[in-house]
Amino acid sequence: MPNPLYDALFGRHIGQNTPFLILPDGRTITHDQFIRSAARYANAFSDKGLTAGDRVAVQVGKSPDALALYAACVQAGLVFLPLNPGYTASEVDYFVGNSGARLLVCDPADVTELTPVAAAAGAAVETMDNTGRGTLRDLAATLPDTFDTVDRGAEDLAAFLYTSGTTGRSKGAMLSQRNLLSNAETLVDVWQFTKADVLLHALPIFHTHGLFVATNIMLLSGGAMVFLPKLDIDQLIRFMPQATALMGVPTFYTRLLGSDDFTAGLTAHMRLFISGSAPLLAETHKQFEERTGHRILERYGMTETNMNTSNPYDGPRRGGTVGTPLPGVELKICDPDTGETLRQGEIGVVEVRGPNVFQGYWQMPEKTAAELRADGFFITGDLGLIDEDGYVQIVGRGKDLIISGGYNIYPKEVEQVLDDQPGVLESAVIGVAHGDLGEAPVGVLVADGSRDLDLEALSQTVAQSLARFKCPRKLVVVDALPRNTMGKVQKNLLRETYADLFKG
Ligand code: MCA
Ligand code: AMP
Repeated sequence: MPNPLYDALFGRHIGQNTPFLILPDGRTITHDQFIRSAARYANAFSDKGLTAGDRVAVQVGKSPDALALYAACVQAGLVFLPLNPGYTASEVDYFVGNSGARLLVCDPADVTELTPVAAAAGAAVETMDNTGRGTLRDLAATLPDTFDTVDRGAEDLAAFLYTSGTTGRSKGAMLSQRNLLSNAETLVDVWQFTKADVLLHALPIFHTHGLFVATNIMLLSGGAMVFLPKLDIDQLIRFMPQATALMGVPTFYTRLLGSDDFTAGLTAHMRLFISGSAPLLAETHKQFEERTGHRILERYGMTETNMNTSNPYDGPRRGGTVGTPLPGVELKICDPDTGETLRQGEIGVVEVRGPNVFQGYWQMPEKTAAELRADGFFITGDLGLIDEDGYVQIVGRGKDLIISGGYNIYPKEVEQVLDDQPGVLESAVIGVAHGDLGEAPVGVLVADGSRDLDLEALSQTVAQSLARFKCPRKLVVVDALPRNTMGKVQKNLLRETYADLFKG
């Protein structure tokens, strides 16, 4: 039966004993082994009563089995909903409830805390640890390693990825089979990936970058991945001789440059270094070329759109730019107030349209309508311009967003938690330049005078409700927040005041 995403990424590898995942312990998982393992999980989902269109929330560590759950969902026609293992129970509560997930797969260490969370939302629970062991694998092991692929169309949903908003809670971006497949096909083509490629994969697999950009491309091209649990510079250097390409957020590149073992000789055979998810400093681009002779290829994307633009594979790769729109993607720069298209060189909001653009936010028609125009253009909230050579430059963000080491932090969400703490009158959370993470969150607090603020205790309390990466790296107390005549907090002034907080 047809299932375009399954057929293109997974089904075509049945019977192929070619390497797919090369693991740090020296083991290799072939394409065929991976597809068979995924089919067992698809049988397990079916055994649990899940049917086409049901959501499966997965909050587990990175492992080949975790990746097989993605393949299993596609094969069984289920909507894959990956979650950062760093999310707290209250964050998971929201995602499971909002998505109406029928199943939550979590780490065995979290099962006691998450069982009531899942039960409240009517979801079943299965476990998987970061080696793949758990109740789900125990069940899958008793089931066949083939599965009758569920019929799906290109417009059917394949995944939900949650992305926060400047107001309110996270929104589930609905991604169809066509969204994912069209983007993967384009990227394989423009970045010239083939089955001869070996990608160094050290990104998490619960976001667009590590899951769709990296993994879908390698599945489509038939190449292999050195599958590392997380970024570890020594391991990256150790495995580089086996690889042909690396994809990472800018922190990958600044950390590599920080190692004396990262040399031109080590990279001489490498075909491609790709960066995205956050701005790569032109300075990093330059230093990387000076050290290795390679020009990093920077591209630009979003959860809602997958990839929109890329620097060229052949042709000038310009530091400080994100290249030109990908084939099939239309991009324009618009006046934020009127939506009118601006002229070349003028700064405005980036809008994009194409087969990559998502289907809307799950059960949030108003939010969808506010960001996705009726004519199909998506309002990204990024500020940019198109230069005289047609290259796009992202110059800022119209949305109040901090990107720390490639993870998005929406200040509003952190401010709400800080404001709820006893002794806090109000707060403003800002992104401050950070040598390693690009930006890091800082909380500026105003006390209500009812008590002395114990910043250490406050940090610990905040960490109970928010994933660690969202927690302010520093808290400072001020008498009052700067406000304009309209009463709006002037975050630009706060950013200037604390610009050097992480320097030195
Ligand atoms: C970990 N921590 C962080 C971050 N990562 N804090 C702030 N920002 C971060 N990015 C915290 C942990 O909670 C922990 O806190 C402490 O730092 C050390 O954790 P560890 O895991 O050792 O950190 P790390 O290994 O040094 O990780 C940094 C990292 C990682 C390598 C930059 O965050 C990473 O792989 N980022 C990639 C994110 C990504 O894939 N983004 C793509 C989104 P504590 O000690 O307090 O417990 S997709 C996207 O944006 C679009 C579509 C696109 O264009 O790609
Ligand atoms: P997310 O929705 O988590 O996937 O984050 C998407 C956001 O990351 C975009 O809206 C941009 O603000 C930012 N982003 C991604 N790639 C780049 C890049 N190459 N340069 C600057 N910002 C980027």
